[in-house]
Amino acid sequence: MPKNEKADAFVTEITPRSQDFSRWYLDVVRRAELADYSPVKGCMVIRPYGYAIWELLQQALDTRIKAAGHVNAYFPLFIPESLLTKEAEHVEGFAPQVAYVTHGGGEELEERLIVRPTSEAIFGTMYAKWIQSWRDLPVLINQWANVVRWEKVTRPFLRTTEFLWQEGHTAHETEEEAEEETLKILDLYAEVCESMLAMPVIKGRKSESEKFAGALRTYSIEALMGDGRALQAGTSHNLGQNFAKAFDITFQARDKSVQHVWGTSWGVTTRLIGAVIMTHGDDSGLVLPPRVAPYQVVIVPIPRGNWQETVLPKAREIQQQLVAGGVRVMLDDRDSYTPGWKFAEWELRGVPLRLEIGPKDIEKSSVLVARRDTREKLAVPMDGLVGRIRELLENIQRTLFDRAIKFREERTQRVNDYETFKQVMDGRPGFVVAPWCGSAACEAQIKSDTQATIRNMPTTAATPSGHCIRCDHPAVADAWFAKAY
Ligand code: 86X
Repeated sequence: MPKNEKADAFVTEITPRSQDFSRWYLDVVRRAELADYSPVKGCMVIRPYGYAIWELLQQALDTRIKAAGHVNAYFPLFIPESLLTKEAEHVEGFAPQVAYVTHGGGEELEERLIVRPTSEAIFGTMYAKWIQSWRDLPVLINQWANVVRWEKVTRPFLRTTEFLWQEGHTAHETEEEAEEETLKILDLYAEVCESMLAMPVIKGRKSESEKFAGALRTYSIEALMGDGRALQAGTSHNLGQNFAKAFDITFQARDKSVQHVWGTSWGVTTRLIGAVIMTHGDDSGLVLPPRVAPYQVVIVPIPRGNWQETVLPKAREIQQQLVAGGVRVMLDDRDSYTPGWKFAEWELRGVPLRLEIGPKDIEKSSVLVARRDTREKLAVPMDGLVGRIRELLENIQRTLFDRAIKFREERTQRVNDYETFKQVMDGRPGFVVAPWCGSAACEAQIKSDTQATIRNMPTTAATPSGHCIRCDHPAVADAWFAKAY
């Protein structure tokens, strides 16, 4: 079959991960049909297969956000320019990233509009109208939306001009409540990353120079990608009273005094899809954790003899059983492709389990099951198949998480002197945990010497006993350093 031989060769056209990680990433995104470039530079189309991953993730987040007491709403895409400048100090650094609408209805607008880069300004404006008394608090609103930030360098999912996210904006009576909320969401994000994406994350606080200028404190979750670089996977901000003051969000307190509310904001984006690709993918392509796999199982019928009358009905029966058991299944019954081509294709697209079924399997009343994560193949009896498949899916989910934890441990070093720090950062990339004095000058020097930044400082860590890696003054924290995306 010369035609399919050619197709087989095409399927393997992915740059090896070890040769060029970022080419590999782009190849996987394109060949797995997750996304494609659009006519506007920096904008991408999220294709159905990529969007299905987003929907699964969205559902998991949405359920948990609601269970934590929040409600969803939708705020407008356009924001009057004047609203943004109300929080001028926080916006300064972002100004070049803002997209403007200058014309509408064939006329120049009296006031320019911005396309939301984030929605603090419009949430703040509306909260000022809605909140009067302590009885109105807390306000806990989330929205699912698209946002636009003009970016110079873009990469599918990781940094695009327009992206999808959820953004939560809350208002509270006290500072303690706002801090509790900020950390509750950080935990929620970590739980979703670890349980759904099988991606371990480090929870911690950002340094002053890495935090959002409009926040009192910024927290993040950080994950280690397959090339040893860190990726910020979500942020949660305690905004203090900064936005309440900028937008005049006041309430009458229990003691009748008028006070500003305490705010938080937090978000995760479609970047998480990039994170899952770079955490688990290999030289054959995508490897999806079962919980976010659009298809958890692909059934490939082996076309021998009168397979349409024998194999195909059996394959359909198995598909139905699995679907009834809550498994997401793709039956690839296309007769225009060979089984070999289909194996390579679904492997590349990261489907956790492949079921092969041919006349011989039917005779033996079993199916051949291939795992994407370990590449193991096993014969599974038809009897009790659904239960066994569900076990295997859970096992794959756990195996991927364990593997990612192991990788991170291998790539994390605790270091106490600057020479070693520089050597490690010069060598194999990963996390370096080191004591830091808290000064921005040391942080900046370390960055210019090594390209490494403080990703965050775990909130659970014990008070550090050591001395700053760079200046030898007493440390305020053990910081997690890495070269980052
Ligand atoms: C910072 C703050 C915050 C809600 C999140 O990190 C999660 C979800 N918002 C985001 N921030 C900006 O990045 C930003 C960007 C531009 Cl272009 C801008 F004009 C204003 C901004 N304000 C805040």
